[in-house]
Amino acid sequence: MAELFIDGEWRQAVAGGRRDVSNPFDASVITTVDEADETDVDIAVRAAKRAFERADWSSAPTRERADVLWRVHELLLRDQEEIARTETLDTGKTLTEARIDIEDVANAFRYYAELAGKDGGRVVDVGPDVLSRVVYNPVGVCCLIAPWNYPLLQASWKVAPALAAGNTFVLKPSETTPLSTIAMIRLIAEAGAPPGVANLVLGSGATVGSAMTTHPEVDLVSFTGGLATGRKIMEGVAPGVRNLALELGGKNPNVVFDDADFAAAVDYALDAAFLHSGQVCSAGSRLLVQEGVHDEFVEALGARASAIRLGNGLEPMTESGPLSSAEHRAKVEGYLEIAREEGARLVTGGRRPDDPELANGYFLLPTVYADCDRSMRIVQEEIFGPVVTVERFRTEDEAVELANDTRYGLASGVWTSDAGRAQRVANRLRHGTVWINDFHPYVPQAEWGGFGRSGIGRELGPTGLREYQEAKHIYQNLSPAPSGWFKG
Ligand code: TXE
Repeated sequence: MAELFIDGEWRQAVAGGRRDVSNPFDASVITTVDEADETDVDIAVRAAKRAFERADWSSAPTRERADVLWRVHELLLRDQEEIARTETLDTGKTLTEARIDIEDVANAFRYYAELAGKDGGRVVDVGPDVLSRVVYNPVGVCCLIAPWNYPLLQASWKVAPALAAGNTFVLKPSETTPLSTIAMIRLIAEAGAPPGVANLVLGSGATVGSAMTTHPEVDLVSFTGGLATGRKIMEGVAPGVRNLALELGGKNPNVVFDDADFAAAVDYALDAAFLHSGQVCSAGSRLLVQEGVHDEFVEALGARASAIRLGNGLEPMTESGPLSSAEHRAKVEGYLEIAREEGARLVTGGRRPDDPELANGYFLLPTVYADCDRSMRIVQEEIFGPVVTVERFRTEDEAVELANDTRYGLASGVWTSDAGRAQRVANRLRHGTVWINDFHPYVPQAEWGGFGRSGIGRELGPTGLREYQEAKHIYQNLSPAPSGWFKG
């Protein structure tokens, strides 16, 4: 077996490195894959560079690229079940969720297949003697780095627009969840992408990731992951002054007013906080509840959270799986300790489950903390686990002030039956997405990304394509004649 894909061929790592990939449900090894190093990265980036300089992709008619994306869309739907099972094994998420993920991945390819070629740039009206056009060219070689929580989905939000725009790329999935990405790269090759256009390297962030982001032939870096890693990548990219897009997570407020539909708000508060065990960049992990319904809300939320059925993502009865790794669970458990020290009131959870069948997996009980306030670390820092904090507020102004009191700014939710208030609050919130009477939906047509330290740039939507394009102004003087500027 060989799992690196470089210049149209499946290859082994030059130094022969291998890595175990395990199932977070029971820590069993699923398979082993190649582990690249700097040499493989260099070979892959140079292959992507050569492919970019050939005319068969970056300068091909847009229709040809769109056809490849359409075929990838169809192939993803053909293999949806198999890839979803792979994603469940690798991440621990439920199969139901993984199926939706893969459908969304396919939709991202369809959306960018449709968008490719729709925008031929624009003609700027300068006057009768000038033809002035703004056109969009591909950026070049893209370095794409994806995380482990939505391995294929996050990768597709980069890969589909990068291809649509005519770039070539080197992609690295997280070292803990590479399997669905390997499957996608097979489909991109099957769909007819020329050799060197789509390249895959596997391995650790410290070695492979940093070799990619600092490689001199890379023109653009797009990264989804944690804030600390994002900072490191920015530093690495700075000397080469490359295009950079970062999606760095969030600490997302979910604001419930007294006049909200109580049952719906409780239900969605659970989805917001505990979907995929809270390992979601847009998780509604910071609940703000107005005083009139606060106590009843916390009680209902605690009761519902403690009833969430944990288990094997492949079992149909399972509602939530494990955390992604032992290290990640240890990090989340560190926050449970911090919550104790900070004096938050534990409503439910706060520990590992007792069920012996879950003992080998990286499980934690869904956890609710009440009596929280904005000064606490558990309220301000991204825990990225099944942990939600609840703060009480009195007025609309206070709700907005609290919700905006975050260094992040990815997403937020507003629950109210007052349409005017809903729009007022949404207009004042400083987050890249605001859901009103809902939580979590995204569509490929609409931009995704954050204010503040949630990142730089946007994925999805037309802006998601622009990230992978350079604007070029072509100015033609239609009636050239001596200018006479210099008189000598
Ligand atoms: O992610 P990393 P980690 C947040 C979440 C989580 C925290 C840490 O709060 O607890 O980040 O998670 C690659 N150069 N999010 O440490 O390190 C790595 O191999 C280049 C939010 O597991 O950010 C992987 O492919 N690449 C987030 C990817 O970066 C490097 C999703 C993400 O790993 C690198 C995940 C380096 N120096 C975590 N170091 C979201 N926005 O959804 C690592 N990588």
